[in-house]
Amino acid sequence: MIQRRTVLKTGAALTGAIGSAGLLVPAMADTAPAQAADLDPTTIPQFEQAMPLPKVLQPSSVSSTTSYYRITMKEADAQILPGRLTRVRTFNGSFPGPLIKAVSGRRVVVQQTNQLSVPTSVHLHGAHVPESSDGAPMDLVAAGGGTKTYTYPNSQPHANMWFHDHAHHYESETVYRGLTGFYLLTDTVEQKLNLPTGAYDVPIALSDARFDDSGQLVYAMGDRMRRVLLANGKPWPYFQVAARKYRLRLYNTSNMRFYTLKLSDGSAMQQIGSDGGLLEKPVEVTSVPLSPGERADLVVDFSRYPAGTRLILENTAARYPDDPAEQIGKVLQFRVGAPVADSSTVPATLRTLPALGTATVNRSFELSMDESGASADSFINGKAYDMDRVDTEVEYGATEIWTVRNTNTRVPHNFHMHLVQFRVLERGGKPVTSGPESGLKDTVSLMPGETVKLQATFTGYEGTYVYHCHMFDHAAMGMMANFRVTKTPSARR
Ligand SMILES: [Cu+2]
Repeated sequence: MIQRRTVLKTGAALTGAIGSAGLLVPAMADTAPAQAADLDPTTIPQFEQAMPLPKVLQPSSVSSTTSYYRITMKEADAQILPGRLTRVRTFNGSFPGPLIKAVSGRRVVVQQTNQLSVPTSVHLHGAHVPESSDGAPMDLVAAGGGTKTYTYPNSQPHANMWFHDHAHHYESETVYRGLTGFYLLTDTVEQKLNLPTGAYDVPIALSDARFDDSGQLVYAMGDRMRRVLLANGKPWPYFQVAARKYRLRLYNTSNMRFYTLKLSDGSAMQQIGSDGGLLEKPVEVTSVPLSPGERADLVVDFSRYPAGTRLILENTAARYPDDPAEQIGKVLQFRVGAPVADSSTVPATLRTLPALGTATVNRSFELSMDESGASADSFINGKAYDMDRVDTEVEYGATEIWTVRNTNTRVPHNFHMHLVQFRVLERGGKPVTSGPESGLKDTVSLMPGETVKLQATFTGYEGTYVYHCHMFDHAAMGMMANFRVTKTPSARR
C-alpha cells in the first residue's frame, strides 16, 4: 500500500493538469494538452469494420470447486483504426477486454500480474466478494511485475459483471486505455430459461476515445473531445446478424459519457436485465439510458426485418454542446442476414427477486463538485475521498435506505456501491416498481438535481468498501467514500 499523498502527486503528474470535469458544462474548456494534432474523427470510415466479440478466457486449471485463471496486465498494439496500430493497456493482450464465464456456487480465482508501468487494482464490478479481493482503490498491484490473487466466491445470483482497474488516480487513464474485461456470472435460474445463447448472446462494451494523427490514444482528464465511439474496441463497427432473436448485453465502460440508445427505426427492444442480472419481467423499451458502469441486457428480434436491412444503434443522449451528431449520434450498424431457425423465447416471467426486507437505517448522501471548474475537488456530503477515513459505519446484516442526491445543476453524476446489489426504490420521489430500474442494480444515474432512494442489505462479508461516482474522473477528484461493515458494535463509532 502506498501513501495517499504520493498517489495524488504521481497521479497528477501522470494525468496532466486537472481541468474540465463535467459532462454538459459549456463553461469548461477543452483540456487535452497540446501535443500531436488530433485525428479528425470524420476521416474514420463508419460501418466498415466488423465488431469483434470478446475472447473467452480459459482457466489454467480447474478443481471440483474452483476455476483458476492467470492474467497478465500488459500493453499491446491493437488494430482499432483501419490499417493502424494503437498502443493500449490490456488484460492478456485482449482489446476489447476478455470474457470470464462463471457459474454461481463455483469459485473463480484469478492471479493477476501487472506488467504495466503504473500500479493497478482489479475491481470486479457488481460482485459480492471479500474485502481482500474487492480491488479497493488503494489495494494496489505494483507496476512492473507485481502480482495479486483475487478470489471470487460467486455466492450470488447471475449478474452482468465486468472487471476493470480501480487504482486511485490511475483508473481513469488506465480504463480509458483499455484495461477492462467482461465477467458473465450465470446460474440455474437463468440457464433454465430459453433465452438466446451461444453466438446469439453478445456482450458489447461501449466507450469513447480521442486519437492523435499517428493513431495513438490522447488522454486528458475531463476531456470533451472524445468523439470516436467504440463498440467492442472498434469505431462505429457493423455487426452481421441472422434474422432471429439476439441477446445483446450492453456495457457502458466509458469514463464519462452517458448514452441513450435506440434503434434507428425507433422500434421496440425487450429489456430483460440490467446490472445484477434479469428483471422479473421483460420490459418493452424504445430507448435505453446507460450511465458509466451501467449495463442493459436486451433482446432484439431481427426476424422482423427483411434480409439486407441495415439498422443503426443510435445514441440520442444529451451531448456536449459541440458534439458532432454524425459521430456521437451513431454507435454501430446491424446488418440483417437470412432467417435461421430460432427456438429461443423470452418468457413473461424471468425470475423472482429476493424479498426487499425492512430497512432500519436511513442515510442521505449528496454528490457535488465545483461547476465553475475553479476547484479540482469533488465531494460526497461535502468531503473529498480519504482512504483513512470511514465515512459510513454499517452493522453487518442491516438493511438500509440510502437517499442519494446530485446537488449540481449542470453536471450529471452516478452512484456505484461495492459489495452489494441494491434496489432502486424511488427516482425523483416516484416509486420504481417496474421497468428497467426495478431489478438488482449496482450503479444508478443521477442527472443534475435528481434524487434516488436505494435499498441494500449488508451481509456476507465484514470489511471496508467504497461507494463513488462512476464517472472515473469525478471519483479521482474525490467523489468517493468508505463504508465499513462490522458485526461488532464496539468497532463502530
Ligand atoms: Cu460524478
